[in-house]
Amino acid sequence: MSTEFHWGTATASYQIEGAWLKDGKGLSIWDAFSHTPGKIHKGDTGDTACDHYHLYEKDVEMMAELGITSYRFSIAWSRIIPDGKGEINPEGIAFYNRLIDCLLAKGITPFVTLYHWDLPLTLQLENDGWLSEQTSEHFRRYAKTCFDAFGDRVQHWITFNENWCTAVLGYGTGNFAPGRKSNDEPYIAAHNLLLAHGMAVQEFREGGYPGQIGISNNCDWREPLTDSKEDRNAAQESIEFFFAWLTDPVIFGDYPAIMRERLGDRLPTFTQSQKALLKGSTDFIGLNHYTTHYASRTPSEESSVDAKDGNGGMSDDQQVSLSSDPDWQRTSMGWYVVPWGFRKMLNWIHDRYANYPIYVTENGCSVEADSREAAVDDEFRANFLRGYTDALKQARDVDGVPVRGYFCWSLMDNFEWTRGYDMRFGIVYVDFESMERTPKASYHAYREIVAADRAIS
Ligand code: GBH
Repeated sequence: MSTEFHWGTATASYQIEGAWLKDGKGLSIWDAFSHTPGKIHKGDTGDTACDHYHLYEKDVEMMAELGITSYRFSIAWSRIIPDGKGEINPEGIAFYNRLIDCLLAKGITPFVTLYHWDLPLTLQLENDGWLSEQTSEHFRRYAKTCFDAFGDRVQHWITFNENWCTAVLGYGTGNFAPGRKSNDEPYIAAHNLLLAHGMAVQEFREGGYPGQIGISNNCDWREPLTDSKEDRNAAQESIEFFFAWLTDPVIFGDYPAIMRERLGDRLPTFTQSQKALLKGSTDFIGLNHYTTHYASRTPSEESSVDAKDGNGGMSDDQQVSLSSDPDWQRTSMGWYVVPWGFRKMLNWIHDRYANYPIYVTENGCSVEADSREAAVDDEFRANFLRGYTDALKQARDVDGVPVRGYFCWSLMDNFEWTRGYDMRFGIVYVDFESMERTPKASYHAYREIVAADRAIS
């Protein structure tokens, strides 16, 4: 391979850092949400999480020993600008400087996500968060602050993580912060998130910062349940509602036609200048991929998945019904393990967007375990990673899809949002009492996967 392939692990600020009130950090909507009784399993919060804020050197050391080339992490906006819009907090900048310098000293390339869901709480209280374009303007300034502070050393930027989750789970089902429930707000929130992306990329490009900037969107694969035209259309449209909704605008400058057709005025419209701002506003496509479902136009007998779950409550808009194969293995989140769906997903992206470089910015699984001994013996996860990275290599080497990186979610067990600490996604076990880290079998398996591919590339 001529271009370097990035093999890495991924994390996110709220899920690992802890230190929620340390060194001038402001509150985020996840601080408020997790402290609201009833929102999170067992009342868990990210107050301490993995205490990565204090233990980052140890964590970077584990990555160096893993032999990865790259690490994807996110910056907590409320550490950099505590109220999201006012004073800059030098201690917040200093923390990420320490982390970035430590990574570079070990030869690990940082991939930095600017927004992984932890909006400064003040912007929620004053502007209703992503329902207002004001928030997008504040994001523009926050992004520029990060480019100025870290752009001399960071050359891979991701504006947003999974706007689908922010919009649908944050403003549709209300499962995630800020916890709003609505049929229309997801489309408004997504609109302002996309504009914020466009503004940040404009700052980046006009500022002449070196490197690449892109966005990470999540998408589960949708396989037509039957070969009928209806089911093939259902699967295609379902992916358009899931992925193209948030990716077409940053590449083509507008939403997919099927969404306009179904939603009419419920889907906001971009002005001509906003279209121009968004069109071509990404250097690469980030994909977070976890699972696969069958899609059909009409509910099938064997529907074992509540279509409303997988579609985030948007199944009426999509007119799609989801189901699964009883033979598919499931993770402890209940997500199906279907590596061939990953290969098809990568090909779908390549077909729709032509030659955009693709980074798989997340892929991984949770495995149930009630003791450290059981948790570190995670052959299930090792097999998951072998299966999914094999599928990626098929897409890359056989199908010719320009995949440039793979980041395993996650480096270590962490705060799994509404599921708290019970869902463990790490290749490293974390004891949340002692904060001790123990590599799992999958850590060693992943090291072998990475070493084998780096040897031939
Ligand atoms: C990611 O989101 C997040 O970026 C990360 O922070 C998180 O820790 C990680 O994944 C693990 O959850 O209910 O069967 O229909 C995951 C996005 C969207 C993937 C919904 C699974 C639904 C599966 N998820 N999708 S199902």
